[in-house]
Parts: sequence; structure tokens; C-alpha cells
Amino acid sequence: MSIDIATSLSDLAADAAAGLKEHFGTDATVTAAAPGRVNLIGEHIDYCDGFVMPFAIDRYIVIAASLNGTNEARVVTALGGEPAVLPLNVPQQVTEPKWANYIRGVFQGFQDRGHHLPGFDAYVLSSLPRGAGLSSSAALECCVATLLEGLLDTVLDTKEKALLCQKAEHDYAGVPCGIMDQFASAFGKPNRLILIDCMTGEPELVPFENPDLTVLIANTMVHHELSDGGYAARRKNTEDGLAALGKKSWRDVNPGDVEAIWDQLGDPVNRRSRHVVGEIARTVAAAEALSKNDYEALGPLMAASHDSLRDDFEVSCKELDLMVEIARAIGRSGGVIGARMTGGGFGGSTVTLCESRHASDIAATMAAKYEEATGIKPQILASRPAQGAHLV
Ligand code: GAF
Repeated sequence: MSIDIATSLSDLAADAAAGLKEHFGTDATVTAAAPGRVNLIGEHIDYCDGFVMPFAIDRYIVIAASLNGTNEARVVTALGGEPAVLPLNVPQQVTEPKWANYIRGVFQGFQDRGHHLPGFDAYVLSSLPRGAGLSSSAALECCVATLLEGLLDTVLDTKEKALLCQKAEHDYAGVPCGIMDQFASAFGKPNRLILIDCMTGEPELVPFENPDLTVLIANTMVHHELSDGGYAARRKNTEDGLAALGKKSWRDVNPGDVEAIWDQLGDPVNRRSRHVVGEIARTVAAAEALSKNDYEALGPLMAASHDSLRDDFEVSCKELDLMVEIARAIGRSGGVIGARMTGGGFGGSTVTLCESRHASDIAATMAAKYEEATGIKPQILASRPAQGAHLV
């Protein structure tokens, strides 16, 4: 079986409660869950006023918690990090253990809103692969924010919650990310894509419920780390490009504008700029195609997106290229509609839109050919759009 089966949310919640009981001897009073995401198209343009089209996947981070009557959060994780003891209601510092900085950032966001955080014990576990380009950091942030809503008996506006989590990522993980990942994790709905206009910051839930279509996510197992500088460098390239073009927003830039000052922009800013303008147009076209159920139009758009991320934006890697090549070689006759890298890149996962009746065969071929060429066993998931962050 090449397609990885998702653990149900109720099993995850039960495991998290068991972990809490084992480590702290208490029963869970609040349990929160938040999903990762996959992006169908619209890559590296959420910080360029672009459009993006992710959906929440049925892979979750889950936290079970109970109040402990202290001024600290004591957090144990099954994610591979050491336990963390986090003082509450003091300015949150970026410190060790590093994985807990996402949590500290969300605490700070709630403290900035004037909340007094109660001490609690918590156990964190996940069915979402880490470093796979599927937004495990945004899922952790949104899960902590949802847990705090439960513990404080308050509900934040969903957009405010997503923005608070994005700020946590900026300030506490040092990644100047756009809004896509936190929006997808917070706003996710079953059978809906989240088409986000990143200029207005408004998400639109777009139906995606055709059972004849399957989205395969292939984790190359090449670790993806956005805090190592590559992501920030790309973002800076786009800012330099926009400044040189003399425009306020990428939405005011036409492809011809970039070509007209190609040499002046210089390499790589000219190629980065070409990616941004092209990817915005491709995502608009993809949304239009989806609204007409014209899935065939999506394939070439996904292909062009990947090629642009590989050649112009340079955020792909040989393993992602290989996985996409394998899917492309299976082709339309084998049931593949489109394939591309997804997420921040530099490793991570690909997304393949395919016909459901061929999905198992496609996954088997992708897994076998990828392993044959690299010696690495990939992880292949299939997911429909799932529910965003919520209390379980
Ligand atoms: C990462 C970021 F967190 C997102 O904001 C987005 O820019 C993505 O890379 C690339 O599309 O996941």
C-alpha cells in the first residue's frame, strides 16, 4: 500500500489524552487540533499581494491540556523535542528548546491582547510530517492559539487568530512568512479550497468536492527548513524587484513591465519578478478553471508553476524535480492531471492532482520510481480538504 492512511482525529485526541495522563497524571479538560495544508497553486506570492489556493489537510497537530494552578505551562511533546517549562504572563523570550518558540510567540500574542494566561500542563502530538513543507509550524501555532481560546473560554475572530499566529512565526521563529499557512490552518473547511486574495487578506471558500479527483501529496523526505535564510532571501528579491519597478503592489505589474527593465533589474531579481507576475496570473487562471470544473486546464498551469519555481525562483531541489517528473511521465493517460512542488520548497513535498480511479497506481509508481532513483522511501498521502483549527 503506497498511500499512507491518516490516523483519525478521535484516535489522535485519545493518544494525546493518554500522553497527558502518563506525564502529568491528569485528565485532559481542553483538547485542540489544527491541520497542515497543501497548496494547489500560487507559490511564493502570498507576500507579494498575490492569490494562493491551499486547503487544510487531514493531518493534525493535537494538544491535550489541563490547568495546573501554577504560573507556568509545562509542555511535553511526542514531536521529538525536549519538554518545555514556559513562564506565563512575562515577556516571552526566544530561547531553548527551539521548538517551543512557536508556542512562546502565540503566548505573547495573547498577552498583547491583554489576556492573563492560566498555568497548564499539555501533551503535543502530531500526524503531520515535520519539515515536509506541509506547514507543521503554522499548525502548531494555530493549535496553541485554539487551545488558549479553550482554556480562556474566549473565541478570537478567525482572521485575527491567523494573523496573531503569523506574527508569532515572524517574531519567534524568524521566518518572514506570508499569510497562506496560518490562514489555511485556521480557515480550513471540508470540501473547500481556500482561495486567498493576499492583497485584501480575504479568504474565499471554493467548493472542491468532486470524488473523481484525488490530491496526492508526496513527501520527498528531504528536510525543509525555512529559517535557514533561503526563504528570507527570496522575499527580499521580490521587494527589490517591486521597488525597481516603481510600483506599490505586484498587482499593478504586467509581464511586459518586467521584460522592459530586465537588464536593469539584473539577475536574479529579474527572474524572481517574472515568477511573481506569472504565478499571480496562473493562480487567477486556475481559480477560473476550477469555477468552471475545467480540471484539464489546471494541469498546464501546475506544470508552468513548477518550472517557474525551479528555474526562476530557484526554490525547488533535485528530489522535488524528480518526483514531479515521475508524475508527469505517468501523464494524462495514466490519470495524472497536474503536478508541482508545493509550499516553501528547498525540499518538502509535491502535489499531484489525479483521477481517483488511478490514484493507487500513481502513488505506487511514484513511490517505486523515486526510491529506485534516490534510495529514499517517500511518504505519499492522499487528502481531501479538511476542517481547520478547532477544539476536539
Ligand atoms: C511557506 C510560507 F510560510 C508561506 O507563507 C508561503 O510563502 C509559502 O512558503 C510559499 O508559497 O510555507
